Amino acid sequence: MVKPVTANGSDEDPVYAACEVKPSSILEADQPRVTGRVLFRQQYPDGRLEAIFDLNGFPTVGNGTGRAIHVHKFGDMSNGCDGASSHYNPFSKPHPQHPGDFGNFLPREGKIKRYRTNLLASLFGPYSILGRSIVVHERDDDLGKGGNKGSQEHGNAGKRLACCVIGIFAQLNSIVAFTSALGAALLLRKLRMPYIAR
Ligand SMILES: [Cu+2]
Ligand SMILES: [Zn+2]
Repeated sequence: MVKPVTANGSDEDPVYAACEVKPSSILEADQPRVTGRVLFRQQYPDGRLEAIFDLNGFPTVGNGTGRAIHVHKFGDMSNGCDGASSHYNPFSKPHPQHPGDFGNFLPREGKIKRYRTNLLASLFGPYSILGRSIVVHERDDDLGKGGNKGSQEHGNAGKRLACCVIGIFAQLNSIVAFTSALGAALLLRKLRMPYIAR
C-alpha cells in the first residue's frame, strides 16, 4: 500500500486535500453556475476526516432547495461532470452508505459554507478519495428513501451542476485556508447562526 507522506516527510502531520469546484462544461444554460472549493484535512493514519464546503453561485431568490454533494468514482472531467461516473462505492453498498455520501446542503443567500467532521471517506490507504471527484447536484438527496432503484444508487439528486477532482494540497496554503475557514465556521456555530446548522 502506498502511504502518502506530508511535505516534510512526517507521518504525524495532517494531510490536506482540495477540490476546486467548477460548473459542468455541458451544463444547460438555465442551471446555476456553481464555483468554490471543498477542503479536506485528515490526521495520519487513522484520524477523522474533516471538510469545509465553500460554494457560491446558487440562486439567491425563491425557495432554496437542498443540494446533494457526493464523491464519485472517477476524476475524469473531460465530458463535464458525466465522466465522474457513479458514486464511489468500494464496498458495494446501497446509497447512502457510500463513503462520500455527504448528504444535503441548503444554500443561504446563494452560498454553502459548511464544516463537517467524522466523515466516512479517507485520504489514506486503498480506499482513498484522492484522484476521485466531488459532484454538486441540482436537487436534494432522498437518502435512499425514494422507494425506487435510483434512490439506492444515487439518491435521485438530479443533474450534475458542478464538479472537481480531489487533489493533494500544499500544506502551508491549506493550513492558512483551513484555519481561517474553520475559525469562521466555528464562530458562526458558537453564535448559533443557521448558516452552519447541520
Ligand atoms: Cu452525486
Ligand atoms: Zn451514494
